[in-house]
Amino acid sequence: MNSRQRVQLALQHKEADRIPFDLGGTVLTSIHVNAYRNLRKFLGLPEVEVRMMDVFQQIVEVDDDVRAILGADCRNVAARSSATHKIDVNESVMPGYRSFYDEWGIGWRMPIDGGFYYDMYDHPLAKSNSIDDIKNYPWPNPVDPARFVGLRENARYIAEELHAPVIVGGLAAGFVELSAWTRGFGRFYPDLVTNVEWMTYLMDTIIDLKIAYWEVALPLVADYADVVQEADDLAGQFSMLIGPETYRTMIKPRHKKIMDFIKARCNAKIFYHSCGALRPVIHDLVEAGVDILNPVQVSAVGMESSALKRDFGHEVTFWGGLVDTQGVFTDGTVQQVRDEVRRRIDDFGAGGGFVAAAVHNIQSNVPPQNIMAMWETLQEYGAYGPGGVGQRPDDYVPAPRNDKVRVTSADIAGRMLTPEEAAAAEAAKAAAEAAAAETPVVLLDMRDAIIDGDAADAVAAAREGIDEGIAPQAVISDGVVPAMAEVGTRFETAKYFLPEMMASAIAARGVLDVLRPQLAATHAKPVARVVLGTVKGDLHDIGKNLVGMMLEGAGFEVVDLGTDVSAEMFIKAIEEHKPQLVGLSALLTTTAPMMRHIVKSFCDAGVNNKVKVIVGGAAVSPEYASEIGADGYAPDAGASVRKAKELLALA
Ligand code: B1M
Repeated sequence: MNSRQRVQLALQHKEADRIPFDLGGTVLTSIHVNAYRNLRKFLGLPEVEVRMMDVFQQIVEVDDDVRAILGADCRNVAARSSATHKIDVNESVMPGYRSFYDEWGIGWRMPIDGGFYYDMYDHPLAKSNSIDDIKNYPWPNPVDPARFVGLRENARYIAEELHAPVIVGGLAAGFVELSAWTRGFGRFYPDLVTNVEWMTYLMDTIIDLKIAYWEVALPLVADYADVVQEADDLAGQFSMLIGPETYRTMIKPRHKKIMDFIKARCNAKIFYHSCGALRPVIHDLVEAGVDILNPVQVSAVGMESSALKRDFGHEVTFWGGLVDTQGVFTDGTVQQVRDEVRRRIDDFGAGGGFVAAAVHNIQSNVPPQNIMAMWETLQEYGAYGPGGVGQRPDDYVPAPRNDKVRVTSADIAGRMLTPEEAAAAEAAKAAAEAAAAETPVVLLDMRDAIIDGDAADAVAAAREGIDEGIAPQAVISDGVVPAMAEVGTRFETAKYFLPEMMASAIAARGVLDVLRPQLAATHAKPVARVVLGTVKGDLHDIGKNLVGMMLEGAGFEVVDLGTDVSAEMFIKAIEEHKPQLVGLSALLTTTAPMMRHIVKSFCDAGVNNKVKVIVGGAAVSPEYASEIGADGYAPDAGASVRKAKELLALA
């Protein structure tokens, strides 16, 4: 059986000779250049000039010698760059960084010293407020003939000579991601609920470009294409980024439009990539036209492998999910990797509908021993037939289960409060309701406006309150703080998602901006000062920003150092701003160790006794926090306020 037949059977939910394996078949199932070099060395292969498959993520084209050893089944054909835009990597524009602009006008940069990825730093539509800006924007030409040179021949070669499945890449990322990237994350999410006309115009403009691309690309490859790729990020570690209802009203019909267009022109299956806790919308994605889910982030809430297979295995193929890049793959032992891989094979494999690949690209710090343990276990346990997947003998001992996530109905709806947190939230709500009788109506209106994410009304009410003679401190303590506490609870219980939460936080910030001069005039002090930042090497800042906004909403003064913050920068900020608390955020397993370094640097510099340190982010756990000597850990923005108060002994 050849690779193409093997994958085609898997996609038809039938068992082939063995589970197909993907390494390098897509820009989401490849390997970081550092890990790749280490793997080649480990396998005793000669050094080669590594070819980049995706320069942004620094992932490679897997060479034929590695493919042959690992029996990698999948191959990618993708459009070339347009002839009118060449990536011009520059080392002089921004000191310390290599940087360039892509054809969408998005600025990217990577630290020259020790950078792992190119990160976005400039979003071209960040400041736009008018639809004309979108209309007049110099969008890339999706049908530039240069893109399609060799596309058909590559597809034919892969199908007919390599006998591998043909996976066709799109023009660029999905329309949700491209909208976020051109707008900037900080504006994209709230725009989904507060600037709907502008945002839908942007999304529809990008969809038109994508469809124009597919209109030319698909006739060229339709008779060879087995899989067509689309990708967005809809979910985070604990819950959806965009709530299921917002997904259904704003995104799903647009997904369906693109996928219907593709399906009308070829028989390929649609591969859809979205990270995170996607369970609440998996069925919607299928209705929109998705056939294959990737990367199947098994450590996210609700994404436990056996439950996913049970609930969605009949309607979707899982492409990924073989080993957790956030956990054992990076820092586990070979035996732990083997156990995890065997477990995922047994969970996902039976009856086909599974293409084995790591969860997302193999990151730079995954040791070659673990990559080979993954592969060897797949060889050993990934065959179908008697004794194989789904037909294990009676004396088969399954691998031990050590899943990190709980899968309960509450998890599926979103993150669950612990009983203590729920009791505290209830008590706070009851106290707020009791106090409401005493609270001026204008502050109650302001609270509602903040909760609804209506910045204009919130600011107007705050101004009215000040004009009525309400003290600015009372506007904060009786208006902003209870409003943001309610927003935090709604976020923690998955009633609010990023768009609503960020809209509320922006409204609260608007009120605080109005109050700032008044507070200065009355010499009112914040409850405490916090220096906050995402650690060096990491650019994820959505969660960190929410933490900052919630702390501000609770009366803290926040000095936000941004992303990519080194130990030296934190120490300098401690000396300059004299905070009581320092907050570190990290989302990547490659940057979590930076937290340890930073905490140690605080000790070396003698500032550790001056501040409490709180850490958080998807790459961090409470155990890790105490292991590195941090004073506290918080799983989300609401909890970070509670933890900050606890650490500083504030009421
Ligand atoms: Co990235 N990414 N990403 N990404 N991304 C993750 C983290 C990943 C888990 C996805 C996956 O594998 N499926 C993965 C890491 C895997 C690993 O570590 N082994 C990953 C990767 C690999 C990468 C790239 C390497 C490339 C890539 O994804 N293809 C690249 C690296 C860039 C870099 O950092 N140098 C990259 C890039 C990006 C985007 C730019 C596209 C974008 C970030 C945009 C931005 O932040 N400006 C992005 C996104 C959006 C994600 C996911 C999908 C969502 C993260 C998010 O915003 N969540 C994420 C998947 C996931 O998390 N499972 C993923 C929503 C946010 C509200 O939650 O940030 O967790 P979170 O914050 C929460 C809590 O964690 C907590 O409170 C917040 C609010 O409730 N919290 C704190 C956070 N900080 C805290 C600090 C505290 C206390 C609590 O005290 C101080």
